Amino acid sequence: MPNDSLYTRRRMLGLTGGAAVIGLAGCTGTQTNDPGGSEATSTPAEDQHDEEEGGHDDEEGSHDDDEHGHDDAVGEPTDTAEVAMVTTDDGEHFEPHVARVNVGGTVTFVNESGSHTATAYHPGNDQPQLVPDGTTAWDSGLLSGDGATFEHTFETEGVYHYYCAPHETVGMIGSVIVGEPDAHEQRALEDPPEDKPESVREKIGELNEMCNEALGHTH
Ligand SMILES: [Cu+2]
Repeated sequence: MPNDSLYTRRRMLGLTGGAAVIGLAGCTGTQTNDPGGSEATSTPAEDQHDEEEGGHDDEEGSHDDDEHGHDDAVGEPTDTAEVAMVTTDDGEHFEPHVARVNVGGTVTFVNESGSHTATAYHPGNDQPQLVPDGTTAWDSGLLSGDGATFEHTFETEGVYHYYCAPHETVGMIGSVIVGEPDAHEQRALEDPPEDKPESVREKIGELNEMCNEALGHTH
């Protein structure tokens, strides 16, 4: 509740301030003499900026919808994230495809249906390296049954691709973005490994697009 009322108050200040600026466009001297003026004068600029950003985001959002037909937007990093491992009539997948945590954040993989693993693309798992340099291999082993979980804490910033051992070739592959890494410096975001089947390469390509977009790296 305190946040809500603060937000409302700031919005109201913004609106009042904005109106004041328009009204006082020709006599700004009044504002600098007003003891409460500094707060009011700074707010309209912020609001205007926010509105511009909002409009820009909306355009990007609708572009995204056209391309994919559903909302793939990746959120901001948080301290913990949950990824469901799911078998449906349509096949197997991780949900969400791209999870995001802060550096030091923990991702919990929750088996919802079927039997799955969450296994890092790491040489330690006999895989090409699609994780940051210097990280350790992680592998949940086979999780069966409803509610089985595996968690991993990510101490190194970067993009991590991982797969489900039984379902890799049908595209059960996901990504974790840790922190705010530079998209140009990620092993994971280079061209998908050439020795992988086309279905795997294609899925990794899709994940790379989603990760690049989440990191603001679009051409
Ligand atoms: Cu699976």
